[in-house]
Amino acid sequence: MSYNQISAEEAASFIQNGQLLCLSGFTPAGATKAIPGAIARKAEAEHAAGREFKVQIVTGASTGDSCDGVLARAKAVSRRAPYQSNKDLRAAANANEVAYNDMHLSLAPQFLNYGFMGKVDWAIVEAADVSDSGEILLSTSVGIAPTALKLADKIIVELNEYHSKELLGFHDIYETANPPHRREIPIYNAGDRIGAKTVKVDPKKIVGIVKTNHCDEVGAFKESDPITKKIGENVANFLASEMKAGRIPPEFLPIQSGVGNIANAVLGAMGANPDIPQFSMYSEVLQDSVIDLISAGKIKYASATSLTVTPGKIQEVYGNPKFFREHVILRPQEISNNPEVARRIGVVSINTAIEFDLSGNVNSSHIMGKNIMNGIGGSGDFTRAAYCSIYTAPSVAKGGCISAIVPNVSHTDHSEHSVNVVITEYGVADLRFKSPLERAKLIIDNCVHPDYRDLLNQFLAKNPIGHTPQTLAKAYAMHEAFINEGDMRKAVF
Ligand code: 0RQ
Repeated sequence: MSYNQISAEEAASFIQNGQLLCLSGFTPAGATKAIPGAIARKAEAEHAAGREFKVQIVTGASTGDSCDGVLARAKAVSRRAPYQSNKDLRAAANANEVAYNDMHLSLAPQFLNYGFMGKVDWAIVEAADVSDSGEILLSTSVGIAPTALKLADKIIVELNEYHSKELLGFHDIYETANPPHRREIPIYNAGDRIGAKTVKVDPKKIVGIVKTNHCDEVGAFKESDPITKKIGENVANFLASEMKAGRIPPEFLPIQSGVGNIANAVLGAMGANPDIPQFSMYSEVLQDSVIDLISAGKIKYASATSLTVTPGKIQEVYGNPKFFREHVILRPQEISNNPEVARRIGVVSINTAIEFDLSGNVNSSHIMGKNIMNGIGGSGDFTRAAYCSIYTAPSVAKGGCISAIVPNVSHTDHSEHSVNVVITEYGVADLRFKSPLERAKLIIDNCVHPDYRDLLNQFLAKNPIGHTPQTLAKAYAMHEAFINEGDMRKAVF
């Protein structure tokens, strides 16, 4: 190989205060694992010497602790987009020490392309292979990497020998042109391939290669508890009944499913439901459950931008690449999450809410209206464009002191106009074609925890006149009761 092999420390030595770094990674999958640590150490040394050193970081989505965690702890980040899920970075964002821009994930590459985020100084990407002619075989995620590699002045590659070169053929790299030259994206089925297997760059832009050998930092899932299991079953039964009613065609529709334990339980329940036929995923993240369902023949095609699976599961994939290559397609996030494609192919979206309100507005990102949890992620890309958009949540949090269903959400990510169905462990509220009052009643009857039903009915009864049930003075009474007295049940309407 004709590139300079450098250490992570040498790579970090090139990075200057204030620069904009685009890093690979969408979740810990495919995230850079060595260079961010070296940049963090450089930041600490610079700070100790009394010099400023912070960089702006744009990635596909969240990354692993060896990226977001180490950089946040070293106070090395000035600005961060489009998503995070790391506890130290979250704390820094909530303390306003990091300017965090929580974005729709499909828009991150587009914002870079349009110049909305400024000049890209560096693309630092993890790869499974690099050819002398500049063909980069990405690893377990695509994310923003193709856009970053195109726009950056200079490139550093983390060549991670843990990843199999058999990943060649999993990726489908396709980039859109900027308006007014953009055309339709020619995807008509979740399994369609429209692009290249690798990202081609000018080899002269590659400043160096850092060799690594690390698995992705994807943690194991908690076993489904009775509540997540019940939510999963409610979703699966709802989808099966939609098919029975003729509202989902017999060949089924592609599914988008968020991340986390509920998403895993939903897919598990869909897999176990005999009334749901083989289906495809048009999603952003593929978790362990998807690999199991592909192996079982329940999932035909799984399209996403990241293969966020545990080390054991990725070895299963690497052990049978021919089989999985036929079923898994890894796309840039602009394509995996593209609303044009989602609307065309009829994606059924399933995401998790932190809270939702009696109108069906959803908060996915903030706690008590103030503190960011993770971010909106790709949920909005799919929700607004979905054939049918579903939100799930356990009916209560923090031992029952918080109801997930409130009179008004404390922060709005997805409006009532985009949210079709909400589901808790208690049941399903199908909000389609319903008035605000009808929605509120359905949500209380079908989704709310019994401890909160009377309370929310009292809110509803308080001011019944008007198109939307609302009493502004009491809109946040439940939130205030939690903040002041530690329990939403103490709210008085
Ligand atoms: O807090 O960890 O302190 O116990 O929120 O809640 O129930 O463990 O659920 O891990 O699935 O996360 C919405 C955050 C759910 C996630 C969210 C507290 C609760 C707990 C986490 P603790 P759970 P999950 C694909 C699509 C937005 C992005 C998205 C998310 C913690 O799913 O970030 O969908 N989604 N992207 O106790 C106060 C409430 C609460 C609450 C829960 N009402 N008030 N705290 N919690 N409800 C992903 C990508 O785009 C990459």
